[in-house]
Amino acid sequence: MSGEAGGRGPRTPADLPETTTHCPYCALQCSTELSGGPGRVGVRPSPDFPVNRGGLCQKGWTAPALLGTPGRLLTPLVRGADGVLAPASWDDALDLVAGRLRRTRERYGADAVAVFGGGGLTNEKAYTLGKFARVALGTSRIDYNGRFCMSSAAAATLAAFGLDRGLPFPVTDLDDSDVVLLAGANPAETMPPLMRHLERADLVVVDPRRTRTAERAALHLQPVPGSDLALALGLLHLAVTEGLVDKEYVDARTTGFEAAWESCAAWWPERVEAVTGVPVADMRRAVRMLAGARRAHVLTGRGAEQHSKGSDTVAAFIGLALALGLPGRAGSGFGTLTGQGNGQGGREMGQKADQLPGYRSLTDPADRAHVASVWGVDPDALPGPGPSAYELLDSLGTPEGPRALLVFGSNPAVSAPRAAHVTERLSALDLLVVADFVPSETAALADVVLPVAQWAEEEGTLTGLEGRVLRRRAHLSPPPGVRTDLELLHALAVRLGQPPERFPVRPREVFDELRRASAGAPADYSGISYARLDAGEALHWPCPAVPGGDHPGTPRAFLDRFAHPDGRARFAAVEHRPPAREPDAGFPLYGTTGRVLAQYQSGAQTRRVPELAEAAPEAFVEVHPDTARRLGLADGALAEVESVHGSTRARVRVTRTAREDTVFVPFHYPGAARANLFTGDALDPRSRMPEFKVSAVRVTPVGERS
Ligand SMILES: Nc1nc2c(c(=O)[nH]1)N[C@H]1C(S)=C(S)[C@@H](COP(=O)(O)OP(=O)(O)OC[C@H]3O[C@@H](n4cnc5c(=O)[nH]c(N)nc54)[C@H](O)[C@@H]3O)O[C@H]1N2
Ligand SMILES: Nc1nc2c(c(=O)[nH]1)N[C@H]1C(S)=C(S)[C@@H](COP(=O)(O)OP(=O)(O)OC[C@H]3O[C@@H](n4cnc5c(=O)[nH]c(N)nc54)[C@H](O)[C@@H]3O)O[C@H]1N2
Ligand code: SF4
Ligand SMILES: [Mo]
Repeated sequence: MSGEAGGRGPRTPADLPETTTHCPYCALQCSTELSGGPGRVGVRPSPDFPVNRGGLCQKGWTAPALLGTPGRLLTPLVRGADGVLAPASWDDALDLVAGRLRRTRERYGADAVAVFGGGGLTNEKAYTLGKFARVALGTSRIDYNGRFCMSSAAAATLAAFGLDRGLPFPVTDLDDSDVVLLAGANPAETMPPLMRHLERADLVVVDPRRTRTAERAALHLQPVPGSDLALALGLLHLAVTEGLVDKEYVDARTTGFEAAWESCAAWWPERVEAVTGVPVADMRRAVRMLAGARRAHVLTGRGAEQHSKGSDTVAAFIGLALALGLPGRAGSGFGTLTGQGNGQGGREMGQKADQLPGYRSLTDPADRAHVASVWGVDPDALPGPGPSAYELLDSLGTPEGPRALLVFGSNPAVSAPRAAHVTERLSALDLLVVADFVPSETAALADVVLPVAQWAEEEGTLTGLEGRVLRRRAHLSPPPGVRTDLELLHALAVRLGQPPERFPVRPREVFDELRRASAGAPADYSGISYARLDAGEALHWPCPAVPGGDHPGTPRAFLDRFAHPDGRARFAAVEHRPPAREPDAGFPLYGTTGRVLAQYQSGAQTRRVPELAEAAPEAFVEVHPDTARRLGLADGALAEVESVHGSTRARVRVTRTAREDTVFVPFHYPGAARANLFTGDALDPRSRMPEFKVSAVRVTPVGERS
């Protein structure tokens, strides 16, 4: 235990008892115990936290290395007339930023200033960032990297269930599941401790690659990238024609089954096999396994979601789960695996282009009035919804687009689709400000870089993948010269003319405010407090404040009813369609992207951890042996992976895990090795999710030129 960040002054190792907190990286939010003083922080998994149950992955074990990483940002940097980033005082840096933001707004209007947030930010920071954008800047131009992550899942689950909670049940429910279908998820690499909850179940894994997760599967369906929607419709078709639909459940708890059946009636198994490459017998087996299980789950990951039809694909898998009577039934369910540390809370707190805290809507007058009253501003002064993440990045520095951008918690120069174009747009800005603790590739483009505190140096809350609100606790004070994101936003807001009390710097105060802002909303946190969390209570939202007692939270969201007014879940009628671009003679292969265990996201953090850099040092492209032979690609040689959008350089990894028609490149690497140099700008019409998971590419050898 320890005091709140902001209480400064160095502490000696002897003063430091262990601090219970959570891993800085993914949404599993494994609980950890930190020990030792600056420069020698130790980590061990908390033994009794139900989600990780004493497990950590390699990233979690090595996370302390990030605290004292040699490149750590310890002073503000301002780009001088000579074009070089040079150290500056906080006052000079903040005065400069505030002055230029004010002038930009005066000259070009409030929407000329934009904000880009992140799903790794604590609830308190995501909330404050959204408020800062709408109130201190008055801009509608705010979105965040969660658009690239959970937006398709969110759009589909909101439509189907009336509420978007990634897992509407605790992770431990999976322990007793008999069959779990994982569509486009590779948790053996992306959330290793989650596999402890999947030991009993027979796994059906849907992935074009034979991943480490697929190796553990009872059944591996290996579709062509971008064909999951056809596959899901085919599975639903089979459930109906084989008489496996849970009619009683469908009648009692859902609407829209007839329309959904119409949309999949023409997807008879042989047609689905022709489109997806999945044998009919395997599809039939998958459906029978799910239908025959006493308890079963259907879960989707980014492999099924990061497509220009991602939200319809999730809707189709939900349709399958509904037909089999899984969602909202004790011990069974449908869920989506949230990705970033606060990927769940970060999508509820109002940093999304169309959203206010608590999952309130920026277009609903009652929602606007409620939040405006908590913020002490006129509802009419709140801007409307803005463009989505990619559209925002695409518009930067154009005549109609923003001229200044503040980035908190993302590295879009590496992680955004069409990264070369996005880098160009970032460079076209009059002012780019990046708050980070490492010099990311995006920070390297900035005019002003502001050094902030990290996970183990700050207090706050994050909401894990099962909707449980968790406490992040400070073990150390931030190094001298470094501020917290909340302190930074406070200082900027004041310089922009805001009353100081409107932007508190103490996380607990921010949390108490966001409780009020979310009260009565779908993601209701009003019954949750630091005191309850610190007492060890497991609280899943919604957790409303109730008179005369403590609400126990909602571990299982849909047991009695779904969140639509009529209490029923909605089937959707969706159409399969090809990806934005299919392979052709010039670009004959499917290029897909994703993750490896030892790197995290754009790699800004994990590439700086020596053990992780050593484990996964550079970009590679997985190629099937037959394809490699045909293309003259030698294992270990450098290759160019090229699409109409651009090309990436990666080392060839010849492996039978790949389909013959598909290559895979991880997106964790910078410069010429960015996978996003070949991804395109097709977006899902509903969620605005980019098509990260399928491009048409060709792969050619390059000489080992230095
Ligand atoms: N080690 C590590 N762990 C992480 C992260 C990380 O960067 N590194 N990031 C975290 C975050 S933010 C996220 S969002 C999660 C993501 O977690 P996952 O969704 O598990 O990760 P990905 O590797 O992006 O994609 C999963 C799988 O989708 C497959 N795939 C590709 N195309 C298709 C397709 O068309 N259909 C289907 N069905 N599958 C396809 C890929 O082969 C890959 O194995 O991981 C979290 N955990
Ligand atoms: N090709 C391809 N591209 C993808 C994906 C894919 O599968 N394929 N996946 C997409 C997905 S799912 C995601 S989530 C995105 C993620 O991609 P990014 O948004 O780039 O995520 P990170 O690399 O985690 O970048 C976070 C940055 O913020 C910093 N940071 C971390 N915590 C804080 C904080 O509390 N405050 C501040 N100020 N800074 C902080 C980190 O040091 C880092 O530089 O990438 C997307 N891009
Ligand atoms: S699984 Fe995720 S939360 Fe757990 S240790 Fe690994 S990166 Fe951290
Ligand atoms: Mo993500």
